[in-house]
Amino acid sequence: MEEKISASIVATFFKKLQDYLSVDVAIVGAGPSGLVAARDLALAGKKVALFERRLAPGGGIWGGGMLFNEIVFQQEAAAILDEMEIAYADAGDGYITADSVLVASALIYRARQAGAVIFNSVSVEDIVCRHEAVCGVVVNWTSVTRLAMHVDPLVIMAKAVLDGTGHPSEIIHLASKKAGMSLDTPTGAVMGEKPMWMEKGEASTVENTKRLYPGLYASGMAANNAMGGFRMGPIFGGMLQSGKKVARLILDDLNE
Ligand code: 48H
Repeated sequence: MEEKISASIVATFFKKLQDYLSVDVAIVGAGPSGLVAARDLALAGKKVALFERRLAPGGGIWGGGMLFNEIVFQQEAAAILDEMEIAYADAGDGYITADSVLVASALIYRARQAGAVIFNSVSVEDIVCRHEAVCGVVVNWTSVTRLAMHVDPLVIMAKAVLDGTGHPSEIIHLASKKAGMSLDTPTGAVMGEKPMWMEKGEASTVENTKRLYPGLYASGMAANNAMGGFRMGPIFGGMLQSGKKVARLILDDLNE
C-alpha cells in the first residue's frame, strides 16, 4: 500500500506538470482577479496554469477587512457572484456582503473546475522574453526561495503572462527593472499605488487593467500599481471585474 500511495501522487503530479510546461496563459497569483481570469480563460478553451506562492490560493480574500471575514462588493459585481453560485446578502445603499471563506473557496473551485490548473506553493521569480514579448515564467518552490536555497528554477512557456500578484506587482517590476521594458504606462515605468480613496480606486482598478507589454497583462492591485491608481480597502467588486476584463483582453489577443 505504501508504494501505491506514493506512486499515485508522483505519477499524477508529474503528468500534470509535464502537460503544463507550455501553456496559453500563465497567471501569477491566485487572488480574486487572477482566479476570475483563470476561470474565464479556461472556460473559453485556453490552457491555463495559475502559480500561487502560498499553500492556500485566495490571496487577500480570506481575511475580509482586518480579519473580519466578510467581503463587501458593489451591487454591480452581483452578476459575477451569481454566475459562480456564490451566496450574498444585501447590505443596502448599493452594496452586498458575502462570507469571505465562501468567496475564496468558491473562486478557487470555479477556476479549477473550469480547467485551470493551480500550482500552489510555487513562486514565480523571473520572466522569459523573446522577440520583444514576454513568453514565459520562471518558477521555483516557495520553500526553496524562502530558505534561500541555491537551487535553479524551472521554466513554463506561455503565450500570455498575467501579473495578478496584488500590491507588490512582482512581474511588472521584473519586466520594468530587470528586463528594462518600457511598459504601456504614462511614463513607461511602474507608476506606483496611491493612498486610500475607495471610490476612485475601485473604478480605476478596472480602467487600469490592461496589456502593459506584448505578452504581459496586469489585473487587480497589480494593475493599479502599474498605472498609479488609488487603493480602495476591503471592497472587492473591482477585483472580480478586473479579472473578467483581463480575460477578455487576453482572449482577443490570443484569438487574433
Ligand atoms: C506566485 C505570487 C507571487 C509570485 C504574489 O493580493 P491578491 O489578493 O491579488 P488581487 O489583486 O487579485 O486582489 C487584491 C485584493 O486582495 C487586495 O489586496 C485589495 C482589494 N486591497 C485593497 C487595499 O487597499 O489594500 O493576491 C495576489 C496573490 C497572493 O496570493 C500572493 O501570494 C500571490 O499573488 N503572489 N504567487 N509568485 N511571485 N507574488
